[in-house]
Amino acid sequence: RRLVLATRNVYKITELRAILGESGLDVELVGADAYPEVPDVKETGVTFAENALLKAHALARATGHPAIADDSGLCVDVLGGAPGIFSARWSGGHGNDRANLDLLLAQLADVPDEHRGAHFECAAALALPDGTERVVSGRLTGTLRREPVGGGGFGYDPVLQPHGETRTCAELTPDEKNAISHRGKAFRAIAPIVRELLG
Ligand code: ITT
Ligand code: NA
Repeated sequence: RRLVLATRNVYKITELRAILGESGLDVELVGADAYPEVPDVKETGVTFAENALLKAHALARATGHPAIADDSGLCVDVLGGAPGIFSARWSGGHGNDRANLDLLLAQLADVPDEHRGAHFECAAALALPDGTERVVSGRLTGTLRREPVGGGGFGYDPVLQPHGETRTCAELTPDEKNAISHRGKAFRAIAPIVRELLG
């Protein structure tokens, strides 16, 4: 049976394939790119969970297959949780990771090390064509570096150093990142729910 990944972010697709693959789901994971006729959803929610559900429902309804979606972002303590749900468009247009990261570092230039706490958050949503829905979330806490370090991952990975780590997320191997990440936690938590509902 088919489970559609309601995302067009290739980095998320790669991470989700690894995380859900290891959780032993007996499903065929198909990226949203297999359905180019389905329009992108407007993320009008005010929480990660609302936006993840919007994306999952839209794809489940349009394709007739169960769909899972990820809405995620970086929440910075001294910015009151921003960029949060605006992480992908913090510097203007959607999805310019480097510009978003540069703007964030500029905004935090005067913030001392002891006040550079932040976390990644991920909401994992499952929607069935009949409207059934589930959503769970995961979090990775850490501190923000002053300069980007590392070539792995995507988005804000080069600046977030997880608690207990000396490396940034962009210096971790893909398996190391998935083992501790917001996305790993959220999708490992939703995997048994998918298994139960798709039985
Ligand atoms: P879809 O909506 O198609 O899934 P998107 O890239 O637009 O793809 P989001 O709206 O959820 O996804 O935006 C997530 C942003 O949050 C992303 O652009 C990154 O900047 C940041 N982000 C999310 N997860 C991250 C991670 O694991 N590492 C670094 N940055 C991350
Ligand atoms: Na979003």
